[in-house]
Amino acid sequence: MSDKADQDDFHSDGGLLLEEEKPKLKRPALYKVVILNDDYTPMEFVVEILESFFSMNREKATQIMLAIHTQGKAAAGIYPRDIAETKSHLVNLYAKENEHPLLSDIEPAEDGNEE
Ligand code: TYC
Repeated sequence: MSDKADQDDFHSDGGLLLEEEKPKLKRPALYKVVILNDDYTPMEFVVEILESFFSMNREKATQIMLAIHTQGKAAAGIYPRDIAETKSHLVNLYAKENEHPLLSDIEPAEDGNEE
């Protein structure tokens, strides 16, 4: 087998002219799960949500709960859209099941790692 034949085989694409594929591994858009303040949900319940749904330790959960309480809302975590939607939905469902008015929602995160 000649070198030329090898080369021809190597470059053969069965007649289709294939474009070079761009490496297109875009990072997924990120969304914050935002927890909203209300006047009725017990602080302890919010802390427990932050611990169980967002894997925070007690200290961090208390800090975020107080940020929500004093500022009206705060981000509990940042995730790709489908995970953020699911977490927000599960939090709202859990609050409802426990007859608390607590609500969460998702918001697009700023470009970059955090705002
Ligand atoms: N504001 C509530 C209270 O005083 C506490 C609270 C904190 C409620 C955070 C909701 O997401 C929340 N009991």
